[in-house]
Amino acid sequence: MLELRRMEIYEVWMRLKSPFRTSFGTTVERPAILVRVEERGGEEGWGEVVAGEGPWYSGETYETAWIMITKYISRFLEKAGWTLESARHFNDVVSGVRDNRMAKAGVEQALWDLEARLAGKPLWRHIGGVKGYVESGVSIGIQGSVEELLRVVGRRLEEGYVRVKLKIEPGWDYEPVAAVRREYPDVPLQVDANAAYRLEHLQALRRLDDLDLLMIEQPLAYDDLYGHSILERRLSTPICLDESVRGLRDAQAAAALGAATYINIKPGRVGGISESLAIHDYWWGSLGLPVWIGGMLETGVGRGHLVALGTLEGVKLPSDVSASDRYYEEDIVEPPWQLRNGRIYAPEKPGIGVEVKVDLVERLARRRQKLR
Ligand code: OSB
Ligand code: MG
Repeated sequence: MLELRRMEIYEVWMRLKSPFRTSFGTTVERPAILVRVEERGGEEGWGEVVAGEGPWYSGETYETAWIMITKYISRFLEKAGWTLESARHFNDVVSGVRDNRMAKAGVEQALWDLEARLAGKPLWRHIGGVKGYVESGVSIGIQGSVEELLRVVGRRLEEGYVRVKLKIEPGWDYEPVAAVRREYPDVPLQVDANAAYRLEHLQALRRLDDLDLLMIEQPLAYDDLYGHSILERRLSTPICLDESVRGLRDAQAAAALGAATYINIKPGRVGGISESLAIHDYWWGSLGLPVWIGGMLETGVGRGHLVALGTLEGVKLPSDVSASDRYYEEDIVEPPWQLRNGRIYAPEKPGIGVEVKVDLVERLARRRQKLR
């Protein structure tokens, strides 16, 4: 039983060490809403809302998430007497709120962290993880030139990342990706279009088939499972869905249509840890297909949840879970997430296994609100 005596949210902004450019825009500074819960005995839990500054990757933004949490999610928690049978039951409690998965995920993560800490177990063991690490890949944004891209890729490989993902868009695809492939013939390489293409671009996408890519992530629109099912048949490179899978049911529809070989599981996108587990259990458990964990430039808090999910059995491919110093000068957790042997190891400490630097969070907070 989780009896909450306190819940508070903080809006923080984190400046990236270098701007991150995708087909939908450039991120220089990233908002995060941190969720802090405390139960009767004083134990705490932390979660992170990954909604962005604007509705580009998803329809949610940090501002819509703030409203959803303060106005609606908290109302349903209040109605439940701020008591939940378990973290798994959170989705039932807030089932009256449609969509807004990133907002829900931030709160749900805090409850999972809390529940694991109360059990005295690391979160990754609490959710059924089987390996104490996640293989760490790196996602590299669109650069100003091919020369710059080669420099950035070289640096990341030196740092020890085991797989490289390049962001692409029409006009920045074959040439830069082929240059990286030429320079690094054996590096596990994949691309992510963030929904920038349409079926009319079939020829441009087909050229990528020559570059020995592990997969092409989300080439088409977020709501185009049908289009992806056509592409999956026309390309030899496997398709991985990101934006198109907002929950287990989308994964089921994708499988029925043959729209993808892989799914990148992001807890924020799908509404939290429970839904992430359900997708993992379906894609890997029922279909026998590998999954991997996607990232949203999380702070150390959200990253802790990604690391925990990365230890699940079906996570057979390197994940977009990089070290804190790939993103931020100073992370808000202690110790920061670090790369060792191309991996990020999952801590044996309870919960996400790192401590939140509350003083720093309070200093960074542009807004905070107590909900209980
Ligand atoms: O599509 O995977 C994506 C970052 C922000 C929004 C969407 C995406 C990404 C990334 C970065 O690719 C992954 C990371 O956190 O390292
Ligand atoms: Mg993606």
